[in-house]
Amino acid sequence: MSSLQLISHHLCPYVQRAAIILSEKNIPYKRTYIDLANKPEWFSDISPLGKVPLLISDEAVLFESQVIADYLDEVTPNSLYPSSPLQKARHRAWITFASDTLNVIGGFYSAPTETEFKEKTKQLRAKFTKVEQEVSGPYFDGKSFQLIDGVWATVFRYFDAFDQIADFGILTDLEKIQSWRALVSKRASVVTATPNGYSQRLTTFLKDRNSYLSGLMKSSSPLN
Ligand SMILES: N[C@@H](CCC(=O)N[C@@H](CS)C(=O)NCC(=O)O)C(=O)O
Repeated sequence: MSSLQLISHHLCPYVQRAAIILSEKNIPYKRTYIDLANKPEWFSDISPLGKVPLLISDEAVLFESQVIADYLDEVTPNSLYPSSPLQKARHRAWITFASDTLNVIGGFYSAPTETEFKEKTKQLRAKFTKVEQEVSGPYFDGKSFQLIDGVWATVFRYFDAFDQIADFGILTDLEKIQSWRALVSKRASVVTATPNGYSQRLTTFLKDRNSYLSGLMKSSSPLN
């Protein structure tokens, strides 16, 4: 494989998705961070959607994290999908559900009012309740770590920050999810998918949203 560069942002869960598979497959690459609030011109020139991640090789520029992940899975041995086409399709379906859950998480931390915040909390609870029924344990689909586990790890990571603020009851009593979350959070590829200082950056990002959640963070912080 030619030399690879992953165009990244410090907090982006979709960048983490690509970084996890690069690490699982032991593929060397260089990470380049950009400021999404002030996108460099070279990035806008090569990014059709204006979004990270991009995977740049000598041959092509790939965009969309799941396209990147699937490509890397296809060109390397030991696929991180099940071999049955039906089960593979099922994994892909629940990966799409993870991306949709990330959108609702964005709505949760950005909700301007208590009413909208509560509505997003309810939507998240409903989503995780559905996923709970699909998890076989200890991983999503049995005893081995697959691509889908890395994707959901990037969703669960937000709860490390949310749990510091309050218990919003989103994952309460969802026991399979709780143990799956704990297991994937220790995986080396998941741990190294975020840069140094990630937790502090995420806390600052959440606090600066000017949202209902930011208000809760400020009122509960001794240094507000
Ligand atoms: N569907 C895309 C989503 C990527 C995405 O939303 N990236 C965000 C950062 S996490 C981004 O680059 N946003 C910049 C923008 O929309 O201007 C993927 O899976 O790669």
